[in-house]
Amino acid sequence: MFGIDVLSLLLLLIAAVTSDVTDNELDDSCDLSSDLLTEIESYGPTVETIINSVLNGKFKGGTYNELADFVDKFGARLSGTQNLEDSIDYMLALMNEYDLENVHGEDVEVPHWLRGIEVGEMVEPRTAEIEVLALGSSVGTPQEGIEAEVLVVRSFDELDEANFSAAASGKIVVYNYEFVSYGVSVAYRSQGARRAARYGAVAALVKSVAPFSMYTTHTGQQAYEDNTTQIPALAITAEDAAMFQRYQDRGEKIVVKLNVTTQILPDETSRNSIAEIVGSEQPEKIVLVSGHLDSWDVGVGAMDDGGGAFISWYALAVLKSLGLRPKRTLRAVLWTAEEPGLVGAYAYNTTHYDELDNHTFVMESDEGTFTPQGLIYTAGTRGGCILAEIMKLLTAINATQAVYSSGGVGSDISIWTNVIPGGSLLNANERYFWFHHSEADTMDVLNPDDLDKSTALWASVAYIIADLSEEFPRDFNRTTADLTKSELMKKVMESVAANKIKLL
Ligand SMILES: *[C@@H]1O[C@H](CO)[C@@H](O)[C@H](O)[C@H]1NC(C)=O
Ligand SMILES: *[C@@H]1O[C@H](CO)[C@@H](O)[C@H](O)[C@H]1NC(C)=O
Ligand SMILES: *[C@@H]1O[C@H](CO)[C@@H](O)[C@H](O)[C@H]1NC(C)=O
Ligand SMILES: *[C@@H]1O[C@H](CO)[C@@H](O)[C@H](O)[C@H]1NC(C)=O
Ligand SMILES: *[C@@H]1O[C@H](CO)[C@@H](O)[C@H](O)[C@H]1NC(C)=O
Ligand SMILES: *[C@@H]1O[C@H](CO)[C@@H](O)[C@H](O)[C@H]1NC(C)=O
Ligand SMILES: CC(=O)N[C@H]1CO[C@H](CO)[C@@H](O)[C@@H]1O
Ligand SMILES: [Zn+2]
Repeated sequence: MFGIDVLSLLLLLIAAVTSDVTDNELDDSCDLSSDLLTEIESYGPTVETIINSVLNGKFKGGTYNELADFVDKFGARLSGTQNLEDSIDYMLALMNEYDLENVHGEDVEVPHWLRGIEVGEMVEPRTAEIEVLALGSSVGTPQEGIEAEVLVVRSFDELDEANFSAAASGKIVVYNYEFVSYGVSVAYRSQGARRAARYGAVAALVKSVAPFSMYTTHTGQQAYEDNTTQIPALAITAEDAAMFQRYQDRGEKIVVKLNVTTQILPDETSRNSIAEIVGSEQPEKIVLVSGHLDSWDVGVGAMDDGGGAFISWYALAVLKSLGLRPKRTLRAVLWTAEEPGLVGAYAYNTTHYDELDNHTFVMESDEGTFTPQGLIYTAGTRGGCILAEIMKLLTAINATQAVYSSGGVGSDISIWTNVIPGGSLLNANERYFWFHHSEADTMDVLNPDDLDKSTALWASVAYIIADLSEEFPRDFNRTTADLTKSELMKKVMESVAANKIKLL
């Protein structure tokens, strides 16, 4: 499956909501029984043990060191490449080495798109090199390249104005939109090429989707539509987008030459990597912790999503080593091919569909592993009350927040979090999109202490939910039947805009 843009994903999310959707304003007066409160509080010493062993004991620095070994060995891990498969083999061996259980890969057919050469050059009004970075699934230029005049638009609305759309034919359209948030502005990346193609444009240059730039280009998935010509879709820097705008506003003619090759090869078989600690009393019930192992081909995917994948399996490694086996099964999933469109998650949905009813809570960290602050979750009122109590146990690492998200959480797991309660790592990730999908996504973004805290939080929360005598409630507070489609759409869009759901 190739390319999921914001709109299609929203539609899928809506399709996925078969039972319940929440409209939960967490009540101040949670009425959990004193037995339950006492039980949750009784995990305090366990959480202390976990935190001590990860922050000061034998696991100190372990998440960072294992991740550094991994990204230094494999670098980027693009969907469809042999390198990604080699990195999966390595992870399966490593998780076995740490004594995790039922370690195995599960096959997933994934897209194989490859970048080639990328040359951008401005020839009018002056000569200069322009950094270009093809977006995932983009076609290349014809062999003779493309040389065309540039038309800059500030928004889709501007492109759709009669005189702009009339002027777009035969031009290279530059999108110089104002960055609002990743969730909102990513539409220019995912839809920019096809919407310019509707008016006969020959290529689209999209300002990189990031709040900050040091002449950085950021890639990411884009998608074509069936009824328009597939034109090259390339990211440019914010600096160049602004420069093109200034030229155009002065009435200066801009001409750009592009020479880009990309290749779409046949799909390949990849794997979701799975490891467990089998539950002692209800092994069929599952608490899932996850991150994705694949990355874009620029940078080394240390932040996106090496950090999230590594706190997930390492949390299980810590628990196993401490002899902490919960009543329900803890399952770590390292998703494959998240970047081209949550491909690994959709495959898991198919192969584990019968079992999804027995997934009591799903977790994914894919928005950074900076200083953790708590958990951002989707659940009903009672679930929210339970999480708030659990998070109180994380005072020692100052990560006690339980923040409710009405439209879902995570990236891969977002296809389920309107039907299965779920949580994502709340962390001080204000700079996440500075590095995201760029050459700057390296180990330097990460910090060993933050990773230790993230692992400790992840292990504590997953363990308690998997071990509590009460199964985590699926009591979403309001049913879909109560929500109109547009209300639901609005909620999902709010989550997307607030970066609570990360669309690829
Ligand atoms: C595009 O780049 C390729 C590879 O460097 C080169 O062979 C080809 O001549 C270039 N095409 C143009 C039009 O510059
Ligand atoms: C379209 O018209 C507006 C004024 O109505 C003008 O500011 C703008 O430059 C025009 N755009 C193009 C591409 O001609
Ligand atoms: C192509 O299809 C899209 C909807 O998928 C529509 O909005 C657009 O106008 C169509 N373009 C053409 C050129 O027919
Ligand atoms: C998961 O799989 C089921 C059964 O095949 C399907 O009905 C459902 O739409 C899938 N969910 C998603 C999000 O694709
Ligand atoms: C789900 O859990 C129920 C009750 O524990 C069990 O009977 C059932 O077999 C489980 N289903 C799957 C597919 O594991
Ligand atoms: C604890 O975390 C909050 C944000 O969640 C932050 O504002 C505060 O400064 C932190 N306190 C300490 C002592 O680090
Ligand atoms: C069905 C249900 O759980 N309804 C609850 C939704 O949340 C409000 C307040 O948050 C409660 O008062 C309802 O009982
Ligand atoms: Zn990611």
